[in-house]
Amino acid sequence: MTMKLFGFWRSIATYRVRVALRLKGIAFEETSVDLLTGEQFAPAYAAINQAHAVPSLVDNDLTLTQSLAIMEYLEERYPTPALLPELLSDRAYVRALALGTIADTHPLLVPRVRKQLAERFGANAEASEDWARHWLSIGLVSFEKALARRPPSPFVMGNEPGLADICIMSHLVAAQLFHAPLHDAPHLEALRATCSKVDAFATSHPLKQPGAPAA
Ligand SMILES: N[C@@H](CCC(=O)N[C@@H](CS)C(=O)NCC(=O)O)C(=O)O
Repeated sequence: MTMKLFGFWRSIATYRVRVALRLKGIAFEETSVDLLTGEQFAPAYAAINQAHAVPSLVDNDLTLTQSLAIMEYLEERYPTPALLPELLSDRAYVRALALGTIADTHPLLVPRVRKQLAERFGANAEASEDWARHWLSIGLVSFEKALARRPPSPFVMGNEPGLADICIMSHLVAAQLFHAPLHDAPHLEALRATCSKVDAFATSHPLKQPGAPAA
């Protein structure tokens, strides 16, 4: 049966899984869970994802959550083309880059956190966006330093795009959505240009999804 992805146009975690599915050539159907109207809390969706978050991926009788866990599942189930490198040390490097955004930055930006900022601390929309930009900028600086030390050629691990490219691109896409500027980041600029030419990345961009505002 075709895999079913529950996501939302603006969700950068969903973007990561979309790209991974497309890089591996796996057919899927996406169902939108509108995070802006609170559909993530509807009982029907809570039965799929008890954390009230997207993405969730349903593969026959298996329901998966968490973008990193989903991408690792896809990697193990469909090893070719590989998203992780062969060398153990390289895999640790790639996972560290992935967690740089999935674990360190992204959790600070999600709607439930910004809702708390507004409700408990009175942050208005501008303050909340500024908060997101702050954390995204710190992540951008850190990624640029990592890539300067080990320049992509043209992708992070060589000739083919993989998990590190997906995760760094998700950070760059979030920076775009929150208008966090790229300052003095030639390696990130180059990686973005390279990945943007790949169909799996281009077609998965939040602003290309049904429901997204016209560019
Ligand atoms: N670590 C999770 C993050 C999941 C997550 O929080 N997704 C966001 C959208 S990108 C969400 O559904 N947020 C709902 C909310 O904050 O209410 C992953 O990578 O899948």
